[in-house]
Amino acid sequence: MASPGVIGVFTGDDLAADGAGGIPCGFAPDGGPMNEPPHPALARDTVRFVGDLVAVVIAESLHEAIDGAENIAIEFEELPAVVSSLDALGPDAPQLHDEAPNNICFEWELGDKAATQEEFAKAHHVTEIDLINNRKIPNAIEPRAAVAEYDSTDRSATLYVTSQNPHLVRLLMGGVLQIPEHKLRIVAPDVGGGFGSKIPLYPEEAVVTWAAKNVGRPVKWTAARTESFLADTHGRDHVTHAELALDENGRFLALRVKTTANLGAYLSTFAPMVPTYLYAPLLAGQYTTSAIHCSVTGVFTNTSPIDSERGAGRPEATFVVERLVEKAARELAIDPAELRRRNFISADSFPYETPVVVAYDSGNYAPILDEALKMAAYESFASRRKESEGRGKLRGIGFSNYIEACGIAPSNIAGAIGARAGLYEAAEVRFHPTGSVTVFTGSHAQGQGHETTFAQIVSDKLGIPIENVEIVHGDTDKVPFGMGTYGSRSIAVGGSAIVKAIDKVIAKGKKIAAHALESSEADIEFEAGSFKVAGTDRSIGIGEVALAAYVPHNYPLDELEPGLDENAFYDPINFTFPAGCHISEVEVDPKTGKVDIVGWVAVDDFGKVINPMIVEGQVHGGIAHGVGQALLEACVYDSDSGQLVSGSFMDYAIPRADDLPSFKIGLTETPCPHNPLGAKGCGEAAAIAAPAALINAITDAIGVDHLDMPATPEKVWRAIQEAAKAPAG
Ligand code: MCN
Repeated sequence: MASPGVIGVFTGDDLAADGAGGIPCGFAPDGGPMNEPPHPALARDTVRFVGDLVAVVIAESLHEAIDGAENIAIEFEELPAVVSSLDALGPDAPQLHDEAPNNICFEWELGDKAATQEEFAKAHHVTEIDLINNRKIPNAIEPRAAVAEYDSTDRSATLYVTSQNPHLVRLLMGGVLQIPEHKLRIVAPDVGGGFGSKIPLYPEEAVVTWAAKNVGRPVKWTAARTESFLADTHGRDHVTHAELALDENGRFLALRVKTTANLGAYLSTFAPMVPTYLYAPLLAGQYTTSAIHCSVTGVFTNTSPIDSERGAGRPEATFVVERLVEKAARELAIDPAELRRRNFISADSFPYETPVVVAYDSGNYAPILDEALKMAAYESFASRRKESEGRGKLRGIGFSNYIEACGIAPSNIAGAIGARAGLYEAAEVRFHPTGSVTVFTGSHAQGQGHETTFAQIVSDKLGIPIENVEIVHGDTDKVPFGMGTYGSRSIAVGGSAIVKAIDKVIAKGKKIAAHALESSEADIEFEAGSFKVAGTDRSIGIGEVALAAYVPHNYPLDELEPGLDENAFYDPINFTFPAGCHISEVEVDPKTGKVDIVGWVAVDDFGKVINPMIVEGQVHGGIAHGVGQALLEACVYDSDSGQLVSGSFMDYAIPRADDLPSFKIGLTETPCPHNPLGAKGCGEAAAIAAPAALINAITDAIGVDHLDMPATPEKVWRAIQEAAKAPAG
């Protein structure tokens, strides 16, 4: 039936006939083997999750497009669905892809299995835990959007898109649509928050760009919130069994972890990295556990693809380690703070090689714990608990001593573990003739405040007013090839690239200043915006040097090019390893199971901090994120039909201000030894720490060992009833 305003209707066959490829995956653990089924941008014969795209309608207006879509008649033959990773591994499970027998994408392991077994054989005590790391829907404040236009005169395309890494989109989409990179411009200005959900290349982005070329008109698509729920990548979704072996003094001997990771229906861009190399290498935590073995099975299910969500793999690892440690402390009747302290990596052991491939750069964990205990008034907790009891409430306290690998990362290591991209960062520092500076950065801000912190770095290093500095990001036609923002990499990698470019500006400035001051370059010092001849009062300001560079009348043109505009690519030699201690204190109403968070302390070591207020804001946001996972966010698929049951804010709760207490934030500092800023990332830390602290606090309050997230009042109430029925002892 003709539909008014409709310009074109396309299916997966149209894209395929035009030579468009599938959506690629950017990571295979250890380079493979990995079962990697095709991911067509528009489904062809089979729809594999509710949210899979089946056809695209292009119309003059949104409403005409919606009407047009409603006129499409599709005959679906209903297939059985499987939504849980464990069910998908069952013998009779529906099979999603011919290329992935038994729905398995990969089976992967890390660590020394034999050494771990040997340590377990020596154990005085073994603590075991079964846990689920619940699936999360990221819910950035603004949904995804894409606007594309195609210029047939020079065969170039421009895509305005909500991406955290525009160059990666260009690289991947150029391949999908066979548009050469120099003919593709990706613009991703302010994207309305990301939390990881705007890292991947999404089918809609490729389809919109393809459609713009095919209808010869600019094409715009904006997700409704319902589409975000259904088709944004989700996070977490692990099922884990873990065991910790301890000796008679409560020292950790070994850790054994078996995880089944749900990957959803298709492989999203970095999906296989999240439950492998962003997860298992963090299982050593802050402790000297001498042997660790982790095995992970990545599984396809009829659900939205999984990818990075704030923390990505590291919250899952922290939850395993910190829940186990807490449980071990209770079983051995050792104070949980004391058990942690007993097993800390000592301050003089850095760089510290863990048994799970990473080398922690720097750290000092005991002072973090001391400070957190002080701020949480731990010594008087017993009296607060008593006071709560007097009011009929149950009070509990929980710890989470997390470690994080961020500042992602050295390209050679990323390549060795299976990344199909480099992981450096790029910057250009353009000093203008009249003294202002534009910095083009490959990092991408979604609310992290780079415009402020990066400008602070430039102002500080070049000695110019901060208002003279402009930070530009998110446009592949403007900024050098960068890798974008995720894995709390922007300060450590992007910031360091800026410092490297600034160093080049200063080095060139010294040559110009030496000429102007008739001195040798070796005698020129740069400080607070001035080039000086050492030991004299002769100097020239950086503004004059810049002017000379662009108006080179008195200038060493025979040995120096005009201009003061420098580029740098920075590839770090290691990740950075922030660490911290979160202590959560809760009060539970045993009659309703409602949890009130009455106290929250976070003490973190982010190395050198550039902007304490921004860092504190990141910690606040991260705690809210973790509290959401632990207390509220339940992503539920119907196990028969594969429908997303929690597909709106009516059914999926995220934290609001009145769910959160006032936070107490502290900082300690062990500078990162390998980047020029000494800074470690902070953007995900609190989301990594928070769930374990909160569940440890609630289980402490109600006297149970097991409690699944999200700890809704109903679950907490039921756990209290079960605990009351259990025999004493
Ligand atoms: N910073 C600092 N000193 C340090 C460390 C960081 O002043 N020692 C500053 C940085 O300069 C930057 C901010 O703190 O302004 C965060 O820096 P960093 O830890 O490098 O993290 P990124 O900028 O790379 O941000 C990524 C991280 C991730 S992975 C997610 S997910 C996330 C997050 O940040 N998504 C966010 N925070 C978010 N905040 C908002 N508002 N919106 C999102 O989508």
